[in-house]
Amino acid sequence: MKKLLVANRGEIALRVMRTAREMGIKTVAVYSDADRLSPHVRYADEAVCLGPPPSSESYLLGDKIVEEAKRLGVDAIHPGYGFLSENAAFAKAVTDAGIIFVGPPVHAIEVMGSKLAAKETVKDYNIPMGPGTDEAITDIAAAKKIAAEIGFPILIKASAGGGGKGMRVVDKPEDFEEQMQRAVSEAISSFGDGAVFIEKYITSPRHIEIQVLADNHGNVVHLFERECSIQRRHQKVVEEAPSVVLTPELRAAMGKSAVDVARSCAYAGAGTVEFLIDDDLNYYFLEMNTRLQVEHPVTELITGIDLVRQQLLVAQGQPLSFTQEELTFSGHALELRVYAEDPTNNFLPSVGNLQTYRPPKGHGIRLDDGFEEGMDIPIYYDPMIAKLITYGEDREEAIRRMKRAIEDYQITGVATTLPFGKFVMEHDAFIAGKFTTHFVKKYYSPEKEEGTKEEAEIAALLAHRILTSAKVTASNTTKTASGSKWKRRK
Ligand code: MV4
Repeated sequence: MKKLLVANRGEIALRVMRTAREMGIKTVAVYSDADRLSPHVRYADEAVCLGPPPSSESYLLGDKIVEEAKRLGVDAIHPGYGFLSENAAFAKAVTDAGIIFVGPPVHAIEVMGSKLAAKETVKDYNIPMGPGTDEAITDIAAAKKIAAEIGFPILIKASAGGGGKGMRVVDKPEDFEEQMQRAVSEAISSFGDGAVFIEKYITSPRHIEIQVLADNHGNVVHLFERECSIQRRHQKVVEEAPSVVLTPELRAAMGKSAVDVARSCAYAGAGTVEFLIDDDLNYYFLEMNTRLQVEHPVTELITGIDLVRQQLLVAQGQPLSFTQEELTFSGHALELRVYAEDPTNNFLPSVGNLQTYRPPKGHGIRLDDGFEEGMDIPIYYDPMIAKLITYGEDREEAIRRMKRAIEDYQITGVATTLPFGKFVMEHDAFIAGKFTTHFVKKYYSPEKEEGTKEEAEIAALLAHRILTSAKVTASNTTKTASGSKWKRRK
């Protein structure tokens, strides 16, 4: 591999290119008109403009990316996360062009992109799945009977869904039929695939995922877990490794299940197997993500393994250079996603100009970002500014360091989730490790932030709000947060 095109933008494009450069691989950036001055474009050895800012006219143009890759003599394409990373047709187009796709085989992407196909594929491997159906529901009366057997509440899931899209909780039998009909029509309109299935609803789960790595010679290992329960509306905000609740036995069992899931679909490269854990520490397979994930750095910090380097080695056909027994982890890592979103206003995107941008530094701090002072945060893409990652000998040290790093991080011009991160780090339930996926809903309200705000910040926020209120109102007419006193006074 001599030349790698990174089909992505922002922090992950930079993250991938840095490792490529260390390995002596030349890099090609792609960019939209909105990103022509971005760090990832300057960092690359070569750069190609794909088109106008909207993703559909730039970063999602798979055929154009392949065409440019051929023109520039690229021999591999790394898709990052999001955009085309889990698009089987793109992976196939890349491979058909004689270019290495830095990701799993097309078949693995296809199978894991359908939850029902995934369940079918892992069937022979004894992966814990919890009660439910493993085929698309066609007969409502039959499904209702199964639901009664499982016991309410149950959850209706779209096979083609993901990240929480197309899910419906049903509390009682009377609601079943109506919710089922809604779920099916929602699945058709969102995914063009009306297949749904039901599962027992785990009411207060933790979300734990296992990092796996597989080569093209039959070797599969896991790199332990990441705890990702601190999320809001299916968007993760804080991740950590290891999880405080896993015993060595449970970790080994979940690790083996994750490896089996990877084996079942002949996986190669880096992937993540998602599980839920209930109050009694039973675990259930949810889905497999066939990409490098946003939160991969916490795994890198506790294992010392550069996951992008491993991806690039596997993509070149090399066997893994370590066995499961040789893998260990030490210390504790935390990641806070810093979004240009306003936690005091229902986490609405707060795009604008990074007037001040001074990242924290020092021992045990890793900052993966893609912006610089003075840059605009474009409205076209995910509003994540940076991933603030801290490492400590133990969880307490990682938390202390995160609090210090949040304090040192200076951003003005846009509102960010940094104060929300401080709220999490100082919360007793988080400190005690006693939390579920309901943490944010259960404990967080915008008022929590406002006492901590400097007056100047509030004034700036208000001014911004007034100047942008027309746009904000138009783009968010529903789902307002309860009780922020700074919100949309008319
Ligand atoms: C569940 C569940 C409870 N019970 N399945 C959400 C995303 C998708 N990957 C699966 N999800 C869930 N599946 C059963 N049987 C609760 C969720 C869920 C969730 C899972 C992980 C992280 C955050 C979540 C937030 C709400 C619901």
